[in-house]
Amino acid sequence: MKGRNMTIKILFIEARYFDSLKLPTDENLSLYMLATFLKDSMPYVDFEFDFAYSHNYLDYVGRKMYDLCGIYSTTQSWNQACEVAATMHEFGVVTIVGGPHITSVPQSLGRYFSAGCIGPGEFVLKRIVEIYLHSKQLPASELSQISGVAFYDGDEVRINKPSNQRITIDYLPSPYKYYLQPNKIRANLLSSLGCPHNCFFCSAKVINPVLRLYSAEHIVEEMEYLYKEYEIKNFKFIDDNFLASRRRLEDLIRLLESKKMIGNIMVSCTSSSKFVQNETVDMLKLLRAQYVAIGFESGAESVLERLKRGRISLQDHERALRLLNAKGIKISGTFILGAPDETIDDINKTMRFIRRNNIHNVAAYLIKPLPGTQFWNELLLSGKIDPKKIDYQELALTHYDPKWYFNEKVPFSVTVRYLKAINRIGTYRTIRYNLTNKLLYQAGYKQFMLLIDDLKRRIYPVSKKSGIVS
Ligand code: B12
Ligand code: SF4
Repeated sequence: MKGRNMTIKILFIEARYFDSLKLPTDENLSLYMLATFLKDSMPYVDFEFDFAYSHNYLDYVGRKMYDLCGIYSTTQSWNQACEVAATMHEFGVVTIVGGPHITSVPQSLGRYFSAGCIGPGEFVLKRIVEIYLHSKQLPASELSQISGVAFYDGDEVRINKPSNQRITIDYLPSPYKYYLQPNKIRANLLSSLGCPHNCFFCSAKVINPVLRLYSAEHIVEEMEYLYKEYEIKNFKFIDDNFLASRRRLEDLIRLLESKKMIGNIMVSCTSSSKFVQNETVDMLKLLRAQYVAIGFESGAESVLERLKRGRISLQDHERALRLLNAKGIKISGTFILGAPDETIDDINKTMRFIRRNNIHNVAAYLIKPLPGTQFWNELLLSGKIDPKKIDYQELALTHYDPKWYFNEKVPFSVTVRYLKAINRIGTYRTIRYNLTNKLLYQAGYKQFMLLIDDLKRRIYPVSKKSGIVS
């Protein structure tokens, strides 16, 4: 019909494995970004989007007939993603999956998925919507033309490599533009995709082979929007290395100064210790940084050498701690135990490192071979894992299982004992630094409010509401 837009209903679902439900539920920005990209780039389509999780999506499916379903899944939540796809298949809904897992292991695409998206999803999903609008299904002949797609051709999974055209990521829209209401206290933002390092155990390079930075202009535009529209003053950068580019940080400060936002906002971020230098810490102080999250991983140089592949040393860690502590910026540190070749002596070095340093939040995890990492590839080559027989949720970092322990120098039970000991230190420090701060703050705040109340009563002895003299 001429002049009338086509309508399409899409249900976006974030697959969450059981343990991750206990984590603070930060929203998944990617699904909101994808929805915004579709709306902006296909103005001739009327989109109806809903956003759900793998534990509540049936409430949505019961209420509405969807055309498409888009699932985000990490490796750990892959079982949940497959269960959702099977149910959607029964409802006759075309289901596409994207995110870290399918990007790392596209050959694991299950039968109930109509397609898997390897890497960035914006252009892939747009093309899929176009095909669907045209034929109400996703034929293999059409999917075979799209870069970055995995799909079934008969009984076989075919994998089209992602296109390597993308240079800038400034075209990616803000997740807050239409669909995501920012949390009033703090907004999560992305300043980059990828990481310049390539650690032994980490999926960063598998998921984003090159580091791509948002421009300072793009970031400030998003911050200014949230600051003006929602009065948000606290920004948390959730990407891996906010400090990776010193020049970009300088530009960011300059632009924020020109908008008169410096001094009125605060940030927190993640960075490798390598980028925590004199200049970057000075700039963090200007941004009123609340805390910097650092993956220290180990306090033993030889283990660091293997895990960080010689790119980040104990010296980097010590410098980062000294500089951040000197400026009063809190540090959140994570550690990994159980790396192959790690000895009891190494673990004790890590314990001493944690004990002697002022790290305000501490957490330790058991190393797990995430698909596509160097750790994974070594185990695959030596025949220690068989990708066809993996229960992916066992790769959750908090799941302690001897089946997934590949260190022959320290017994599994001993490593677990140390993990628990470090996490106990973590709990103690959280109470000491954060809870006491919060209580003191709240006590101070209460005191202050009582004082104001008292003053009010002296000035206005009659309560306007009740008319009773207080
Ligand atoms: C912020 C973050 C978190 C936050 C918030 C997670 C969330 N709900 O978004 C919290 C702290 C809660 C978290 C938790 C965990 N996380 Co996390 N997290 C990240 C981080 C740093 C950023 C995620 C992000 O926003 N990326 C930016 C967006 C734009 O990129 P994207 O998500 O890849 O999306 C693009 C494409 O993948 C694709 N796409 C994505 N979904 C879809 C869907 C469709 C239909 C299509 C077509 C395309 C598509 O298009 C998107 C846009 O281009 C990433 C690292 C990273 N740089 O990605 C790790 C990362 C995703 N996390 C990881 C892990 C391991 C976890 C945990 C399992 C940790 C644990 N405790 O054991 C949990 C699991 C949570 C879960 N859902 O199951 C790993 C996943 C590895 C893997 N192979 O799966 C990553 C990659 C870190 C790493 N380097 O190893 N995480
Ligand atoms: S520095 Fe952090 S994000 Fe980068 S590869 Fe290493 S562990 Fe992953």
